[in-house]
Parts: sequence; structure tokens; C-alpha cells
Amino acid sequence: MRDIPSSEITPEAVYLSRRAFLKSMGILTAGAGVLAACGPALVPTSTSDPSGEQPSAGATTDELGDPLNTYDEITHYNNYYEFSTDKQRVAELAEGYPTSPWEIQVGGLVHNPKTYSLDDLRKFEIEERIYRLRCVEAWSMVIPWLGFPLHKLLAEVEPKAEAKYVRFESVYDPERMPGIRQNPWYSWPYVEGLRLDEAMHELTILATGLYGKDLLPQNGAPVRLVVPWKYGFKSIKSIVKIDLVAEMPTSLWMAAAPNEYGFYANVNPEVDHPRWSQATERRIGELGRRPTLMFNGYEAEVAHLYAGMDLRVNF
Ligand SMILES: Nc1nc2c(c(=O)[nH]1)N[C@H]1C(S)=C(S)[C@@H](COP(=O)(O)O)O[C@H]1N2
Ligand SMILES: [Mo]
Repeated sequence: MRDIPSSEITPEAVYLSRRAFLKSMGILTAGAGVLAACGPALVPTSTSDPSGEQPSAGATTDELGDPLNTYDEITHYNNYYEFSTDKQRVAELAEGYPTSPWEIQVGGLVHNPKTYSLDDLRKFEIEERIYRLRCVEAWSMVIPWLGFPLHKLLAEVEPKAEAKYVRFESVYDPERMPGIRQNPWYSWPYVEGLRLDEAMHELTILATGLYGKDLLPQNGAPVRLVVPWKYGFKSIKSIVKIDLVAEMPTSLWMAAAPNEYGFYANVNPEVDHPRWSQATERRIGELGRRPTLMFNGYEAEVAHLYAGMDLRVNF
């Protein structure tokens, strides 16, 4: 999609096919009014949906034709170990978690280190991206995110030539996060990493919302990473720090169990987890199981990043 010229005079056919293409990829700019420059765009207005209404997104399916998960499913079945290891309790424990004001410090091997406020993040053009999220535990959802490509933020800070990886850190707040106190053996704060070319890929986004609304705390408000071709644990929530680094960062999961969770964590039906098969998955809301797709169905877009690599070694 980077190669599509944005010339001033776009013939209608080209425009329509571009729209159709972006739509087929689940990529369309959010409609006017959604996270527009005005209003408290990144500040959640409430932590529950008192009306119980199902909000709507720009499409009802992903590009493969599979339906979106409901807002209730996406906001009430969560992995966020800082709050709880019980997926169905995260929403209540995270309710009211303060996510404004917020700062992300972006630094390390960059020419222009910068601390981003919520107002700074609101200046990026927000797009809707309908992505599959495939957890390493072999369940999955289809989620209509709002966000912007991470490469746009990285371009502003200008990575130095020595920068080879990006390291992300989540907020560490044991006073307000009972899961940190209950699981002290993990190497908090939650840390994740990407190779720089993975971080620069057009599909890699910083998400600020879903279903046309700002993120709720349980989904990683006010801003989290989403890398759709990798297992869900790479999509780190509630980010406070991003560093460009020379060496491969050690993630919380690599530190916890290096034989089970590698750095790459690309969705791969042929490389099983030591304790379970990754060949199939349970789509939340469906009966039975469905086959897991190579790179979670994004093989055409990302396979070139791993050309010549042994994906069993680099799991
Ligand atoms: N900080 C932090 N980020 C996290 C996690 C976590 O426990 N803490 N869990 C990860 C895992 S395992 C998954 S599957 C996704 C779940 O995202 P969701 O709850 O928004 O669906 O978040 C990821 N990001
Ligand atoms: Mo996960």
C-alpha cells in the first residue's frame, strides 16, 4: 500500500480500486468525527458500555469474510497479566485505571528523542484496521482497531544507523495493578521488542481505539502496539516507553520461558508450542476450531521479512 501514489488528480477508477484494495486489507481511514483533532479523543469517556449497545465499525468482516467479534467479547476476554491472569476478570479490575494524562518517552538510538503526550498522538491521522488477533494460547478474534502506523512515529524521532531493534515497555504500577503483586516472579515491567524492519512495516500500528471508540483500560489504553502476524503477546499494552536499540531486547515472556516463547513469535501452524499444537485455533464466539493460517493470514505482506530464516530456530 505504500506504493500507491497520492497524486492530486486521481481518476475515479483508480480511487475506487484503491479504496477497494485498502478495504480488502481492512485498512480504511476512520470516518470524520472518529478521533478527530477536536474533543477528548484519547480519553475514555467510560469504562463500561451502560447502554449495552453494540458499536459499529467501517466493515462487518475482515478481508477473508469472517465476522468481527463483538465489542463485548473484545472488551471482556482479555490477557493483561498486570491486572489478572483471569481473562474474564481483567475488565472489572482495570475499570477506571487512569490513562490521562499519559506520556510515551521515545528515545535510545535516535536523532530526535521526544516525549509524546496524548495531544501529540492525536496529531497522527487515525485509520481503522480490521485485524485478526491470534493468541499463543490458540484462541483468536477479529478486531476493528483505530490507530496509525508505528513507522510514522519512528520517522519523527529519526532512528540512527546503529538502531536495529525497537524495545517497548508497559506502565508499571503495582499499587493499582494487583496482578503484578500476585505474580512477582515475572520480570516486570512488561517488555516487548521488534526488529526495526518489522516495526517499520505498514501493518504494524499503534492502536488508540477500537470499534470507533477510544481504547478501554483492559485493551491497553491509551495506546498499545498491534502486530497482526505475530502471537498476541507481542502486541504490548499501555506503552510508556519506546527505545531504539542495537541488541535484541529480552521480552517478559522470553525471560519467563525461553524454550516456549521466542523473540519472533510469528503465528505459524507448523511450529507447535512445547505444550500444545498451534495447527488450529478457537475463534471466540464460534463452535469448534478452525485452521491457523501462516503468519495469521498476512503471509503475502510479511513473509519477505523472514526470507532465508529457519522459522523453527527463530520461533
Ligand atoms: N502489558 C501487557 N500487554 C499485553 C499483555 C499483558 O499481559 N500485559 N497480554 C498480551 C496477550 S498474551 C494478548 S493475547 C493480547 C490481548 O489483547 P486484548 O486483551 O486487547 O485482546 O495483549 C497482549 N499485550
Ligand atoms: Mo496471548
